[in-house]
Amino acid sequence: HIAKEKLATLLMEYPKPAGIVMGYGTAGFRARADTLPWIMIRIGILAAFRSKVKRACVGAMITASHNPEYDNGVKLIDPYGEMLEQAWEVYANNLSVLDDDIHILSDYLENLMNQLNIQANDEGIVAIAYDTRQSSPLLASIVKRAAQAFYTTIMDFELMTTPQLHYAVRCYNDNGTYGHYTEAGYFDKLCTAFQNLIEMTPNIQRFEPLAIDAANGIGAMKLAYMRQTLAKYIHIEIFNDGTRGHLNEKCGADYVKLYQKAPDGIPLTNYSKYCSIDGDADRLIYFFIDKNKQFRLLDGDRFSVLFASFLAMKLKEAKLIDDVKIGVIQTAYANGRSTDYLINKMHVPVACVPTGVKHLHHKALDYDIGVYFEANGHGTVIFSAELKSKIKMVLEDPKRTVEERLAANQIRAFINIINETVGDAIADLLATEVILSILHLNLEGWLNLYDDLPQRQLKVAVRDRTMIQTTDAERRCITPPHLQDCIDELVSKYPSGRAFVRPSGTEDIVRVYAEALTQQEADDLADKVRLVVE
Ligand code: NG1
Ligand code: ZN
Repeated sequence: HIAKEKLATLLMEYPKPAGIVMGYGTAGFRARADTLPWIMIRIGILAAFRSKVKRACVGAMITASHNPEYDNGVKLIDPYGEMLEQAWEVYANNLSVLDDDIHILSDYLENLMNQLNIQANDEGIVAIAYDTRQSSPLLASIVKRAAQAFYTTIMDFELMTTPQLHYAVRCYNDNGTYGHYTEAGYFDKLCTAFQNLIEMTPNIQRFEPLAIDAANGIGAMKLAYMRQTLAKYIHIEIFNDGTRGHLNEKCGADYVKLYQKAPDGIPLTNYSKYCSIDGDADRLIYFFIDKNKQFRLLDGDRFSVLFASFLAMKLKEAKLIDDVKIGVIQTAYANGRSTDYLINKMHVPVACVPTGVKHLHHKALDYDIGVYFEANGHGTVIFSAELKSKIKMVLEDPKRTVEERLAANQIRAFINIINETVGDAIADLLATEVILSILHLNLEGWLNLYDDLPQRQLKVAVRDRTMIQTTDAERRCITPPHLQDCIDELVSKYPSGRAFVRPSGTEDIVRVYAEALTQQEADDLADKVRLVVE
């Protein structure tokens, strides 16, 4: 049975504040850091249970990503490096509702153990990591002690990016077939694949120096490590490395995307290529200043187009394109022109799913090569086992031409650069850089593949955002009645117009999105839709 004494001690040390409610959402539990210690006890226990049920290592990542320094949060990672299975979010929420009474809590836990068919002393292993927030080590230590109270072994990775922990969990459970689970193993896999891809590619273009805005977060120290290893190939300069500015303050991928402007703390004249990552290094955005001194942004949709173009081209060269199903997964926030370009110019199928990476990832599993990105720069590519064995067959087939085998080899190296478990700014950065060089593209050429439709996003405060229910991957409303009719009516007045509203999953607001042929029209349409919603 359960270690009541240890649990009671933790409950006394980190009591639950009266009247607090917290839900496990798309980003796990996330709130002001000082309101979080008590929930870490519950997450530690749940991580231990999950590990015992799956008989595998699970992860607990302490971070609040692009949110301010004073926030923090925690997310659980399942054995294959994916997000916690949705059914378990219910247990997380149940535990969050329960007060500190040791009897009530242990009754609930004993029931849950019966239901899950586990014993407190079954083997369990939990991998923990955290970002650079001041509050992180304490929160991590609580998760650790709670899991240990249930006889669970802890792998403490301390400072890591979110995608590094996803990778580590996957490797540990895959017995090394995906890579070695340490940080050295992670960098070795990515950097070796990057170098191999460069070395095997004839006529590759020289890399232009890249300036990185590291959001004053964990990514800075990890990139610094990689910078050394790759210095022979690419010159990387790291800004907003945490030595001066504050985490995510006027910098980072979220700031740059949201305000459509360059971050503070980075010289805007010296470089032809810039990128921003976020506070836990799972989002990436590129930008540059054009000839007219205009700020130009390359967001998640652009990565989808670039990665899909490269992979489709290599599949063609390897004569594999006809036996492989490649697809791109987007959300309603993807710019209409990117969808249009993918479908009509590239002839790549596009699926649209509700907001949230877990939906994109899940849908991507339907393809041999599933490319997915949210417009905000979070995304990756996943490759089916069949695709990997087809690549291997081409490589081992002496009847294949040199060109076909080179293309297959390039795809194989590319797969090893990508972090298939989750969107990873560092992996996506290496993938982007190498594709640009192979295709002889600069950022302007990449941007010119298609022109975005002007767009506008608004946040609208409403009394009860759950009033709005959506369908068709959040592109249409079903309640309240007539709302969709009104939106349709407005949209019909704007050529190439598109608009939708949906309740945010992470904030108490409704989001309005509109796009049209001119910025004026997009702003106008968004504004009119807002008036209908209010
Ligand atoms: P919500 O608040 O549900 O729109 C936001 C982002 C998502 C995703 C989640 C994070 C937009 C429009 N929405 O979701 O893409 O990143 O936060 O976990 O950017
Ligand atoms: Zn993030």
